[in-house]
Amino acid sequence: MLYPRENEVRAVLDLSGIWKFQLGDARDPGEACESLKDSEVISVPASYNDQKEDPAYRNHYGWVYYERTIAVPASLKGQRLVLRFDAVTHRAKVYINGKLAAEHKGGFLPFEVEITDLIPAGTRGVLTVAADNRIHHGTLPVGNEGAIAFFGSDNPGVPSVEAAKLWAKPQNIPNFDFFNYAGINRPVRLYTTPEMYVDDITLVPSIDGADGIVEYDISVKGRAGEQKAVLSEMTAIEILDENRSCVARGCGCAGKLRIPQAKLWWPWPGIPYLYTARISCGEDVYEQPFGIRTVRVEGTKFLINEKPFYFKGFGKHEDSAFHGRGLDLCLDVKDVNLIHWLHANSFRTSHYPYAEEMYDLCDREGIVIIDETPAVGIGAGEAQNPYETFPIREHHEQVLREMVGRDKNHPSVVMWSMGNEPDTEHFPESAYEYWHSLYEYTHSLDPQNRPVTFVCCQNNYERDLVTRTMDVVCINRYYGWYNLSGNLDAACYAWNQELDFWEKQGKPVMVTEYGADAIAGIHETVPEMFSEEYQMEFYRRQNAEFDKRSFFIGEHVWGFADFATVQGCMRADGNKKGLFTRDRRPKMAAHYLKKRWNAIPDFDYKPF
Ligand code: GCB
Repeated sequence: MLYPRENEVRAVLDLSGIWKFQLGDARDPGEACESLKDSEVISVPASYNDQKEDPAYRNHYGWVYYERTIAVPASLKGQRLVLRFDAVTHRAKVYINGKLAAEHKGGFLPFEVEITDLIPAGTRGVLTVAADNRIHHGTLPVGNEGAIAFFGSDNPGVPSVEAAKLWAKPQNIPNFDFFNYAGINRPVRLYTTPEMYVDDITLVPSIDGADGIVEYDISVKGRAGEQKAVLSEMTAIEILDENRSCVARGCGCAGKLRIPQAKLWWPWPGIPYLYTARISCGEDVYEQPFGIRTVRVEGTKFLINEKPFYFKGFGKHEDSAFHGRGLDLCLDVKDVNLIHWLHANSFRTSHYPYAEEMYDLCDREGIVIIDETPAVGIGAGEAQNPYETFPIREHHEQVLREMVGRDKNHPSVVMWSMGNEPDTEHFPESAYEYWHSLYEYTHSLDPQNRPVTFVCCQNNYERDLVTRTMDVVCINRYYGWYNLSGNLDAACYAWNQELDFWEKQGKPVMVTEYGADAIAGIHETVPEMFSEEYQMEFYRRQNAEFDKRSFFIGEHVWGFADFATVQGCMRADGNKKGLFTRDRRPKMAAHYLKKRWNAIPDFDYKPF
């Protein structure tokens, strides 16, 4: 799906602002929805949870309602009008003048609805959005069903499950470690296109000597009954360089163009050169930025533009005070600058696809992305086979389709992560069947055929059958934290045992998470857990082991900054494994990694 970009033909009206808001309950609003009566105020886009000093907001379970009026200027007559929602978490129903106009499942990817006839140009209409934050075994990320999961024990005084059922309120129980922020988390926009319009663009770059090649495939839509061939005849493409000079042109909906002496897209501090594909189709125009770069895996190497790349970076979150998971462009720019400050070159969009503006920034700034779906928490312990009992496959495929469809043209995206830390150990054959077929499916979706992986949790890696079959082995390990706690000698020993195993698999391996909580300001002369010194020492010791292994292609620490989680005895005001605090102040480990990463080149780090 194309990002809404304004130009000389298309208008984009941003509907961000203060909307009306009302908490609902678990009842589905159905086909029709009354206008909000006792409404409160809410800022859009942002999660609703932290916008009011009320536990009912923070801990809400079920639907909420947003509403505003849309006035469509008469000057837009004759244009197609489309309402686009960048992300409504986790499920959305959209009503125009009280009638259901669109629905979408999945809280991190866009959807849209044409409203040309619903709110014609020159009129006003009421837009109501219902958003459901409930998570369960049929959603991604996964929640644990049952509001009373925490009850029941032999201890006198602790209510039994049966007793708790009589009074416990339903609540979300995430099977993941980030706060379940919800609502209209990203912008809502009204955009226009002519009646005949560019619907989608797929660009596949390659390199031929000094030239760049770009294969293009353009989907155009017109009035019902219009012949494909006629539409194709009206379609043209120009490739513009950064000075907007045309360097190649073609016509028709599909073809191949040569860009002589092309400038490639390189990760920072190389030059992330961007070209623009300018598509015209009848009256419509759309401009899609893209880069010329290649990505592939060969043996134990991850090649960008045919050179072995070393990943330096982290897993992140979209998370900040007040906004929750809401889009905050200022924070995104700050984070990109902090990534440069650290001499990092990459991050994973743990644990869901991020707002599109962040990918645009990374394209421009030369930051490499591993793009991850929200498939977190597929696992239910030893007793239950999640692949037989979770009704999730169809939705997982939908999410993969939508993510690859949305992000396929970004040069910054170099690998797809199908999900994070599923159970692959207790039911290894079922896990293999599930994840390996999705791996093939993801490859089939991506016109650029980027490497595909999923991120494996701390497990019995000898039993796990899936991880070793991915294009890149991505492992999350907490040696020295959740296990072998506080013992870095033992952690290094365990790493070496494990790396001996991976060496035999002949695949590139990277660590996608390793880390220790550090509460900013806690210092020790002898590094102990939770101190800044321990966090720094944790990295220093473990990195020294990674440096000895040539097949080890990257280190992503967990995580970039502290972030909010559900409250619990393992979390002191959220997860504190950040290199930065939640308000982006560096801990000691950030200074240590800045120095280390400055000394590690992006390419050819492991010549041996
Ligand atoms: C993990 C998860 C991540 C958690 C992290 C932790 O393995 O992938 O979501 O936040 O561990 O700190 O426990």
